[in-house]
Amino acid sequence: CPSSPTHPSSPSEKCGVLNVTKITENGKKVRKNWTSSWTVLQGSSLLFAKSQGGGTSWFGSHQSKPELSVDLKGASVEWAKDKSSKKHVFEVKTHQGTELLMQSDNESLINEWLHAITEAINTHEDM
Ligand code: I3S
Repeated sequence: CPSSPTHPSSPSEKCGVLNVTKITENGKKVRKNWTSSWTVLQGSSLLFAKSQGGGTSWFGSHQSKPELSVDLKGASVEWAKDKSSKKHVFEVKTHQGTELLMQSDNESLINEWLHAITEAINTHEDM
């Protein structure tokens, strides 16, 4: 993965395109807006940028800045079968009260992401 503009010195652990929507922001329910997002896991941060033109880099179609970043310290993640009609959906709940759904039709890819995020949460929980 390329380094992100916000963390140029640290390499990303995982990156790729996933479908993402916020469902809660600061504890308040918000309307779903599924978006194909270039997703980067870097340390305890999960960063999202709009995926364009295949979405293989941060700098691809003038995309230079993440649109959303969440802190995984104190977050939780679990499968969310009943929160969407889509398959392979998991939910990330942050300590700050943001809830996201993340989805891919590719089952092994979504499994990898769930494991990577679980590991990031566990690695950073006491820091
Ligand atoms: O959980 P919901 O409300 O059934 O989610 C669907 C809606 O957000 C829908 O948009 P509208 O707010 O215009 O009805 C979306 O297009 C759907 O994708 C959402 O459901 P899924 O099952 O795809 O998460």
